Amino acid sequence: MSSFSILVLHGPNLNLLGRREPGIYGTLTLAEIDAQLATLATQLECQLHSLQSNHEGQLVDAIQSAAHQHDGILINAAAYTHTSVAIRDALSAVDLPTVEVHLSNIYRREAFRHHSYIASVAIGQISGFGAQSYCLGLQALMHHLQSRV
Ligand code: CA2
Repeated sequence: MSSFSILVLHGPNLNLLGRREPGIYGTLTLAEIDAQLATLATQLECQLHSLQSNHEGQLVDAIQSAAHQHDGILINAAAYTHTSVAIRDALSAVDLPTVEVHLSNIYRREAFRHHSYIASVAIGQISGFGAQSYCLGLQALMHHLQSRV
């Protein structure tokens, strides 16, 4: 059994998934996405700890706390992707392998979504595959962690 522990972070407004804007973000709720990830985590033999917050500081606190508790971070920082130097700096400081995910393809949307502060501190980014982006991101993160040891 792998001992890898992954922190899954969901940023602001993702708690509304499944109830608003299904054309952009799909019909699954965040709880359903977390359930899909949990099923995959069982197959991949890793532990998941999931947190959604609408508050930038709470996400920064969670990233800082991850340093000695988790082996990697899977993050959809939502709108903070495009604005938050604080989240970027926290990810850089903890220096854990991080995969950035987005439900929508941020490069096919408004220009203000084309820049990510997270991308330069992540090992990679997956964008545009709906809820599947999270599963692809977890697979990529676990592949990275397992190939390091
Ligand atoms: O595509 C993604 O996953 C995003 O990270 C989602 C963010 C957006 O600001 C990013 O540019 C791309 C928005 C999340 C808001 O989620 C909602 C869900 C349902 C209804 C309204 C918003």
